[in-house]
Amino acid sequence: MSTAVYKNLIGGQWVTARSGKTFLNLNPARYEDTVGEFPTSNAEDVADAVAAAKAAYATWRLTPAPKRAEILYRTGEILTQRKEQYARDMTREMGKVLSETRGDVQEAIDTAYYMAGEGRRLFGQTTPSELPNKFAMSVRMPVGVCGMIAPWNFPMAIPSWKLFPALVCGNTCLIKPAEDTPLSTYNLVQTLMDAGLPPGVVNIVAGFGPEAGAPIVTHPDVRAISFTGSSEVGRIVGQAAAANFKPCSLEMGGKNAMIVMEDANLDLALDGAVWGAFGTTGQRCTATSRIILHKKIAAEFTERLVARARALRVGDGLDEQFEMGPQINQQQIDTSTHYVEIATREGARLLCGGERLIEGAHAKGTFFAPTVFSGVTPSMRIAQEEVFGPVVSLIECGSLEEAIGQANGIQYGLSTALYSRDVNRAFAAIRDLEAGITYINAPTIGAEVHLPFGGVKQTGNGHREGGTGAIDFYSSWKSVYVDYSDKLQRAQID
Ligand code: UN1
Repeated sequence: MSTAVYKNLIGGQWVTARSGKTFLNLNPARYEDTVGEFPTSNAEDVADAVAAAKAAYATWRLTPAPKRAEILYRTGEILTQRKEQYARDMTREMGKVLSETRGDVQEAIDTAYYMAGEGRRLFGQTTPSELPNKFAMSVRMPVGVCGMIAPWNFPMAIPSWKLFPALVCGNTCLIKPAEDTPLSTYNLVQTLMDAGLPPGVVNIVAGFGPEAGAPIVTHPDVRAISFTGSSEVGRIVGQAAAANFKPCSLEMGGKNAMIVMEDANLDLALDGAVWGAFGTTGQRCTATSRIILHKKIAAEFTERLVARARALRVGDGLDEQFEMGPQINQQQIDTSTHYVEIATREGARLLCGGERLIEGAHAKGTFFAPTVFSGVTPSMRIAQEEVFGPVVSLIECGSLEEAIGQANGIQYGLSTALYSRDVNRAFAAIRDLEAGITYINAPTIGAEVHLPFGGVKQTGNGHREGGTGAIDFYSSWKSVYVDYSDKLQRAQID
């Protein structure tokens, strides 16, 4: 089968990268399967895309928001029809199992409908003026050309979180998909175009961070930046954006803790732990990577979790008998392997997994065994640093207060979970856990699109995706005063 060739999308035209260079998108479950060939873009391609987005902005910003929203609504309708095909494409390029990639496409559909509804809201405020015969209100204005840099773990959902609110607010966009999973962004943007999005309103430049991402951040005509990825890269993006005073939304790492108290429904907590730790092969920024167990239930929970982890069927996500797919690439395998070594050296006990799977069909891809460490203490690196793989650390606690202290004792603050049947404990945890998201009796993954998504500390820089947080980021306030007194009125003076 010949390899499908994809180009950049600039001003509604499919064009090769100016350098003529390309890269291959490989299936992480089977290297020999090439998903497609994509352009390796650089600053010149970015400049072309920005110019196209700037030209399109002149008319898109004047298109009434309810009309912009209708395109998003149609996008949701078409995505629903194409859900199965797009889920298959996504599993092929990203690896996670089909039930999860269907969920990823569904998340884009949910975002489309939610943001379509925003087209008839985009509420501002009216408020009394302090002066007579004067009217005061605030309205949301678009920001301009928005640059987006997307991660590989939610290849359609996260681009939709960025593009759809930006579009409904009247912005035009250029997006750089992750180099490991560009096809899903193409599928998303193709759907937008099929739904009637005018040329140039969304542009795609594929490629790598240093050559294609960096010029997006520094281009003077890009007025806002949205980045999802590691805290390490986010720091570079944030600093570059700050140098030009650009609004910049950073959504970065996590080291998410699930606390299981002695009064929890243990069956439920186990289901949550398996899903939170090993869903998406642990490659979610919301993944459950620490489980803080009350010492009274720690032994039983540990034994049962290890049995469940060992029993997980790991394989090609396109085959529905499997429950966990591969890691995205060799680099992520190396990171997981490295952290297994670190944890073992630190004195944590490896209870299962801990290595790459290389027998039989596993040899063809980048598979890593579900891994559980016990005897982890809160200061160990395995309890502090993000692995982004199927590796979970078990920590013991003697009380809720101690557990909350352990949960908070990290540099990140994305997601947290408490399993307990005590409502008082639940509300104390909601109040005291330092995180952007807290679940009660549910794992740390599974955010819904109409609530704010993001975190505190080194997880983010104060912005939120999803919900009205996204609308806040992609619009800027204009305060409007209309004086109908026919005379000069001086605020604060008359
Ligand atoms: C991510 O982990 O990068 O809440 C995004 C969740 C998903 C989104 C995760 N809806 O787990």
